[in-house]
Amino acid sequence: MRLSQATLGHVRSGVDLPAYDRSKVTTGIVHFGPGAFHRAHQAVYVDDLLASDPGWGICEVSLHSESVAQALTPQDGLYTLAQLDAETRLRIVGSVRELAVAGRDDERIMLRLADPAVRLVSLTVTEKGYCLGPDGDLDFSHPDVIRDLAEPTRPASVIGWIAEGLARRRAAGVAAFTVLSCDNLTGNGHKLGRAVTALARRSDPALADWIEAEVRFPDSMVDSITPATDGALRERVRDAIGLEDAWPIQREAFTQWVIEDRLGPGAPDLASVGVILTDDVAAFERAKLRLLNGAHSTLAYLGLLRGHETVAQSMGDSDLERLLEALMTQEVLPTLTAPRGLDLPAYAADILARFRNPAIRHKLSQIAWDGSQKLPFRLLGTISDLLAMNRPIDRAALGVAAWMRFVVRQAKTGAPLVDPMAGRLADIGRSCSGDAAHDVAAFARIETIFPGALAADARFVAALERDYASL
Ligand code: CS2
Repeated sequence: MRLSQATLGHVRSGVDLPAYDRSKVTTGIVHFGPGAFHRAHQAVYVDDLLASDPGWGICEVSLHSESVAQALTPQDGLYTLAQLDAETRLRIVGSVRELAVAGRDDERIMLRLADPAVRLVSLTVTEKGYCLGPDGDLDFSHPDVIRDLAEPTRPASVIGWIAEGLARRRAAGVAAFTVLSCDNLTGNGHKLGRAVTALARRSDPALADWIEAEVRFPDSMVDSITPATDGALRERVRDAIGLEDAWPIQREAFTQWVIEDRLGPGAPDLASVGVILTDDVAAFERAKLRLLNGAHSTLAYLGLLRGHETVAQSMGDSDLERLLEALMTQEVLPTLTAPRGLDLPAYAADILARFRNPAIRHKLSQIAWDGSQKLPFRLLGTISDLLAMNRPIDRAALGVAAWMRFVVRQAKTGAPLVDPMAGRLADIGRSCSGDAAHDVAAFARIETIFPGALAADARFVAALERDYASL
């Protein structure tokens, strides 16, 4: 039997079920990007919230693939969350009320975006989904943005969808919704707001003024280690719940969501389900991106080069474990200001403990995706700050050199390179000769990754050449 509203009563005992009557739930949120992370994180907070407020059901919108809609629509949006940690906990999540696919369900999506009952639009579209240039502003040469401007009522990018949804609300005299970015980039809400406003201003300056005056784009930091779903998880979940679940999700027990305290009136009461509302999101974002994600990317590229497959396995490699500890404590921590109430050294130690979680098989190859989009936030910011303080950059630079070596290896062996810049990176990788000065220069010339000042800093280049040669 397949998991669905009709078979929910057959779920084995010991599995938590939605603690509310799903027939009473109405749609209050539109979410773009129903990937594993969203369904392990935001959708679970909302599932908790629905027990006290049924007005926050989620309409999931996929921009590029029908796979999630195909998997969950027959399940009435229900799926299993497997929390794999010191103890295992399974729960059936019921907050997804409907699913839509851009290009197939455009009118339904637009109706939802214009629906007064929808007061929150959230996103997990990954860094590349924002169509930003190296300056953090909207890239008007991006093909999706060009399409958004040409056909605003059939948007290609999430930026275009949000702008068009807001245009319809303004035209109908409906109050704006709040837009909540849940992606791993610093100042995510502010950057998103600037991008949406810039797009609107090209075609309708009055709309742009209205967006600037009426629409809230709070920053947020999100955190929970969520490996991609694999066959082993599907089998484990089928045995545990006694039903077929086409797309269960797995994650660690730890979860954290920090949102800038300006969600606006009528927003969901996320604080009631453990979300931290603060005016100090930037400090939380920077700490998490540089400590956790910076360590993750460093571990991914070095671990793959050393033949490891998962994060936990790499943490069993004492060289890598010592390197990460030194990276975090001696190079990242000095660039951070502790957010109120956060003990940074303890936070760093907790991250390393989370990486050691043997119940989670987090593949390094997944973390290695999209390096061109991730390195600037995760390692290059740390390096720039350390250079400004005239402090050593040895470990952070090693992570960047390992990325270069990884790209060269993938390119030369024809192995897959998952990255929006895969074509250009593969060309560079194939042109590399093994001569450190030549190869490093070839990568450092990529201005959308390496800011000019950094690429021209002799200390940075020397560290990269030394590490690239040693690798
Ligand atoms: C990981 C993140 O895949 C990756 O790049 O570093 O998804 C990481 O697991 C999350 O940010 C943890 O909150």
